[in-house]
Amino acid sequence: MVSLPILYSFRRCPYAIRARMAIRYAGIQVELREVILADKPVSMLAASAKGTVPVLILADGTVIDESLDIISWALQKNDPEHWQVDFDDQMAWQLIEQNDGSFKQHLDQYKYADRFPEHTMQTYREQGCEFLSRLEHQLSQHKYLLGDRLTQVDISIFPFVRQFAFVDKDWFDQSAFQNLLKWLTDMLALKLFSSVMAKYPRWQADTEIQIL
Ligand SMILES: N[C@@H](CCC(=O)N[C@@H](CS)C(=O)NCC(=O)O)C(=O)O
Repeated sequence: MVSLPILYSFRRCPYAIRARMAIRYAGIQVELREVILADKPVSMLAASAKGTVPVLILADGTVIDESLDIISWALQKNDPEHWQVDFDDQMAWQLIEQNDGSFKQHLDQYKYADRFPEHTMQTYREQGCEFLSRLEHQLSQHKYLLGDRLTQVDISIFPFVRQFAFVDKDWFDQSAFQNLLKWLTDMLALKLFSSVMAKYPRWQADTEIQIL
């Protein structure tokens, strides 16, 4: 029996969502191991001591434990709709960097504002809006973030915008970010997205194999 790559994942984690989307899009089968973040499997920590998901372990033992690297790996294998972008393109890289950097920080502070009492929830939301404005500007010019077709940049950023929007969806829906709302709505409607959001039982050494 050919052993599949193993993906340690957590359903709601935005990093894991983007990795699962890329793997599924590329048509690569992996064994999905759903973890509980508060009680990570020893085998996952043995492969990647930093203890974050997603972690992908290839059949030859190679470990890829950064979601952006998992996306690149998947797209190098198969990229039927040309999602790959040239990261010499400043905009592509800057958007992802800002998303994973300051925006992710503001998102966490907005979402869990009670844990960050230095400022109000509204302040954290306003800080996050700086990035949303940038996305809105891009999307006022074309349907997707870099142009008229979807790329890995859309996939990489979407799960984070989704989280931000759903902290207070009524606010987001009536905000000035109407192109962003349309983009988010389109992304949420992708079959690819719903297909990677299926619920899997927690993985344990004796559980049945689950395939993504
Ligand atoms: N830079 C990493 C970040 C991954 C990450 O931070 N994942 C979170 C879950 S969304 C995590 O595993 N946190 C560890 C924990 O909560 O114990 C990547 O892109 O893969």
